[in-house]
Amino acid sequence: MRVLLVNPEFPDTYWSFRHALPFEGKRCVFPPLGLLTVSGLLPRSCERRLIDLNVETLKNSQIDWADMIFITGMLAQKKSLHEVVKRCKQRGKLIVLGGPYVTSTIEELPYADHIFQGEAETTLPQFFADLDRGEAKRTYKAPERPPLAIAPIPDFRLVNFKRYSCMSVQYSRGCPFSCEFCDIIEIYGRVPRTKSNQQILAEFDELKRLGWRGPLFIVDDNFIGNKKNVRLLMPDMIEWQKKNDYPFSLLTEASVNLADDDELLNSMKEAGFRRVFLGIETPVEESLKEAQKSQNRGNLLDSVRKIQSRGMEVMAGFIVGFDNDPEDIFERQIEFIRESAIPMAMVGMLNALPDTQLWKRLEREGRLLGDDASGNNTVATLNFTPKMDVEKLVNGYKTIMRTIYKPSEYYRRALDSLQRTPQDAPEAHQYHGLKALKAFVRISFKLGVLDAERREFWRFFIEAAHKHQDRMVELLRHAAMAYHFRKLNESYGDT
Ligand code: B12
Ligand code: SF4
Repeated sequence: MRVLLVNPEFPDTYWSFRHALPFEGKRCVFPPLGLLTVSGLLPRSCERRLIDLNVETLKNSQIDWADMIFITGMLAQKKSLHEVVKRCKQRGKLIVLGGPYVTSTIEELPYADHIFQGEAETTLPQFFADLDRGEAKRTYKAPERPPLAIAPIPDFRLVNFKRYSCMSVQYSRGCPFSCEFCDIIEIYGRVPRTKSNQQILAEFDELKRLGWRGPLFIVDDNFIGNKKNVRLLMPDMIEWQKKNDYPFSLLTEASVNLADDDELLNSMKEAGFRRVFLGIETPVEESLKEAQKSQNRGNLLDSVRKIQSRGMEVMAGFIVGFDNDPEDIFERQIEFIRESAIPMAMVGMLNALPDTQLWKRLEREGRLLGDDASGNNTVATLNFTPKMDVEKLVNGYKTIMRTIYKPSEYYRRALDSLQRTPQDAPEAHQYHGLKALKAFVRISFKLGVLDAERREFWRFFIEAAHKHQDRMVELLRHAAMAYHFRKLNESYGDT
């Protein structure tokens, strides 16, 4: 059996980093971990190939090679996913779909022979057993969420490391909180399941064995969701990093209450965590209450500062469009982002994702507009009627985006963030020798010579290089990111 695993193309989004990657000589940020995991679940006898449309094109000869086409995708990838399905179907192939889009959409799904909703650790082996008997079903959905003890090591062998800027692994699924707008808890549950220490470190081993050095994203919905297990993991992770001379610079996602746990913060620092993405959402207490985000309590600016003081750059998500948002929400968000020194702030308009508590409430209140969310929360679209006047909300949102991604604003936050995140040692990265020189030349030529905002670039670069000579890779990354966010914003027609 020959299986072609296809990851459809992403549009240009916040996380695509599409305008920043060419400076690094990379094509995409992460390989598709879902498909690599699926590959780990295929019977040994299967031949397999991975095609990631974000780094390469799909040739007819590759489709013809396969017996079955396995396609993954988020909502944001649906246009490309539909195209791939159509092409492969026309060539007479058996189509198998899975991933977040087919799991959570309310739309009619493209024609596929087999659809997997939710996690595949138990359903995929079942499918192959059914297939052998000639009794494969159209839809598979596990009655229970699988324990992660049965999750395989993702098939990292399929990845061409040269094309990606970061690798990813997953330690846990699910989150114990109950934010109203969140689909994670509906898809992955409110009881965070984790892998064992041995499992996750075996994935570290495999990545290292295959030659990866540099950033490694632990893609958990909330890394500290199961604090008991994380506390047990940290000593082993620290030991592994020390023993292997810190080959990975770690980043993850966590809830803001991480700031309340000194012991955990210290051990994350020791384990080599350099960045953490927080769901801050809003500085407005009433809106946090409405969103049932009780974990974001206390002084959020202090929480951010505390995490930064352990050498972790804070990235964060922000939302406007809550019923309780006051008229001055836009200025308050801008002020908060500025004050907190969060360079990479992802601001979105509230959207109701299918199956969430928010979706159900808006449905009861007759406020849903009948559209699925676009799947990309950083474009100015709404799929429900907000309390605030729509024009005011959209214009206010655009003002935030225009302001926070102005080079002067982004660079100021980056400088403040560098200042607040002291480091004891350089982080593992991909840019040594000639590669570093090439990245520097590309960035300084494009942003320091050709770009209209070159003055801002040099002002940032000179100040940052003067104060943080030993963090050159971070400085260049910030310059590239500032450019990405500005271009992304311009592509939304906001200038
Ligand atoms: C890591 C991550 C990212 C990464 C990497 C994405 C990548 N290339 O893989 C980054 C940071 C780039 C990212 C970006 C975005 N993301 Co994202 N991301 C995640 C996160 C946290 C983990 C994904 C992951 O790797 N999981 C681990 C693997 C093992 O799980 P899995 O993919 O679900 O796969 C399992 C099953 O689904 C199934 N399966 C998956 N595919 C297939 C295929 C077949 C054929 C079969 C049989 C089974 C199967 O089997 C696997 C094993 O059980 C998820 C949340 C989550 N818990 O999944 C959000 C999530 C997938 N992201 C989401 C969103 C919205 C985005 C963005 C649009 C955000 C934005 N505005 O920019 C962007 C779009 C991407 C882009 N490049 O522009 C949403 C998707 C919602 C939806 N219904 O589509 C999620 C669910 C988060 C959320 N709260 O809503 N994301
Ligand atoms: S903390 Fe994050 S993952 Fe957890 S429920 Fe809230 S939004 Fe979802």
